Amino acid sequence: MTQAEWQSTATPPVVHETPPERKWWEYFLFSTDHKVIGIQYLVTAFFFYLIGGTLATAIRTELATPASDLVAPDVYNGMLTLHGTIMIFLWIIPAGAGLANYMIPLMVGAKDMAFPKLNGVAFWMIVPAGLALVLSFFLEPPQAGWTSYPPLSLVSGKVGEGIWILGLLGLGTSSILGALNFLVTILRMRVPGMGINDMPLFCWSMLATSGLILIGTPVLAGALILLAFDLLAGTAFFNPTGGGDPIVYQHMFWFYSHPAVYIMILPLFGAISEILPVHSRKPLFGYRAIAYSSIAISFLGLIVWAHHMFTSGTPAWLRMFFMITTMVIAVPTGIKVFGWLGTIWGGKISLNSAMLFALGFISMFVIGGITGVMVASVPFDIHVHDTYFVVAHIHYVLFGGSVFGIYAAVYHWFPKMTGRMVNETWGIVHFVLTFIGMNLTFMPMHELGLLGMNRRVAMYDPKFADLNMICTVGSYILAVSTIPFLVNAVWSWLYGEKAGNNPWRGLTLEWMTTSPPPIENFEVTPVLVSGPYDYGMGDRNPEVDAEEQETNVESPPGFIPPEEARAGS
Ligand code: HEM
Ligand SMILES: [Cu+2]
Repeated sequence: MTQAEWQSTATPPVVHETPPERKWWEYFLFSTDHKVIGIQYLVTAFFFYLIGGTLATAIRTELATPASDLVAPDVYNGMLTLHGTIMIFLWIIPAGAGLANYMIPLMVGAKDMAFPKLNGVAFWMIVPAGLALVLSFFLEPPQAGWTSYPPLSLVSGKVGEGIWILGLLGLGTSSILGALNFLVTILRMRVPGMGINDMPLFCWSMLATSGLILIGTPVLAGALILLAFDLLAGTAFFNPTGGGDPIVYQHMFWFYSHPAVYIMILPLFGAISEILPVHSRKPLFGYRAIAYSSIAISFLGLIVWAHHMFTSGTPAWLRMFFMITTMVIAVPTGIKVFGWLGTIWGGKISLNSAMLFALGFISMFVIGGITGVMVASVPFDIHVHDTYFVVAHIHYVLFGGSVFGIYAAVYHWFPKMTGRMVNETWGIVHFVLTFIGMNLTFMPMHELGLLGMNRRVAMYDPKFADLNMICTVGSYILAVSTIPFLVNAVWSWLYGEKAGNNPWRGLTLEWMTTSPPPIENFEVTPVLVSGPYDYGMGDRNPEVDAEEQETNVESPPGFIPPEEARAGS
């Protein structure tokens, strides 16, 4: 927003009454309030994270020693399949949707999502679909991994695989409905005066994410439906014994599942862009570059899927195309990272839990990004394909990127969602354990991969034993690290210090209402008085200004005190 524009606008209405607190059981009911649904998503996702994490710990326990001596092979395969599936489809993606559900209407100044009932339906599809996946494990553990490639997925038992497909179709449908809702809310429900280039960056990132979901997910659904026909009705779309082509499945699967990494990480890129300026008291560096890079990442993300198929007989000339386009994604991603570093550079950084996880996010994600460029290179990928190097890479991206991002966002918005502050000491304990645990678990996997240890195995050459033991110890630290978070979240929600409306002195609209916000979010439609990240720029929320005055940067040149500006207009 230009100076001329904010001069002509009024002070934002700050609402001071606290709304009646929601009862805990209301969160178990069907609701159309985006805030209830947002919490429902987050809590459900975290519940499944604990299941996925338990499976991870069991997998690592099996891998603590070279022999396959803990569980039966089919159980091990089932654990591996469900671990991957749950972490992606029931933890990271729904957690991102939960954050978006809670924050998007608040950030654009709307009363609710565009389609509140559809929103409830989208959430409630997740519960039976998630339980179906868990059920498949107990009936007949699906064997074919989270990618479920044919022909393996067609020969290892119909029941488990069939339920697995059904569960995933439910989750995909939910995701599509949610994306539609975000898109319409962001495009149609912004308060008057909020142009698309005034939106908070979290909204931009959800715009990009929703586009990807709407383009990619139907293709995955198509692949799964055809796979189900092959499995249950004896067709041969992908079944080579009947003349089908399993490679076509890989194309369809990765056309969704590569973009899926951006579906997971873009919302958190957005969240990080919200967190950094607030906790370093500085205007965001490069708003437009960060905003448009999300769109660029989405677009490029849609044309790189066959980098997962370098070893699937893809012709050499085509591999070049996918190698180059993949590497080009490093450019918009790098733009974001530079924008973030430029934002915190010279800022007044408060190292609270949200900020620690945000900084952890950046550093871990950069490592994952670098190994990503490495595996994008065809000769290197052929060498490390299906080794632990790839496992290390996905976990730096998905754990370092997504999980750290989710934690950062939860700590940042916890006061808004619950009306209470988290306990920072426990937040820092949580961060330190997570950071050490993650690097201990996944860093040695790079080396294991380079040495040639295959992924998806229960048994391995004894020469890999030492490094595997380090990974397993790390995974136990990670498992323990969730305890301080869980205890902190529950305890602080119940007994934490009252947060007030705007404990971080943020400038985006979600901070201009009570914590937690009342039923329709704002008692008076909020009015924009500045850009979302104009820290130290003068006229904004008077509450924020008063405190900032003592601590912060002088006014920019040409600054006119707000009272005079208004008097003159
Ligand atoms: C305590 C933390 C974790 C541990 C110890 C762990 C461990 C593992 C192991 C050993 C595998 C098997 C790799 C293979 O041979 O295929 C695996 C696979 C996988 N993990 Fe994790 N994991 C953890 C957390 C996560 C998280 C938080 C995510 C969420 C994004 C995740 C996503 C995946 C995926 C998608 C796969 C499938 C890889 C593949 O087979 O293609 N993991 N994990
Ligand atoms: Cu990919």
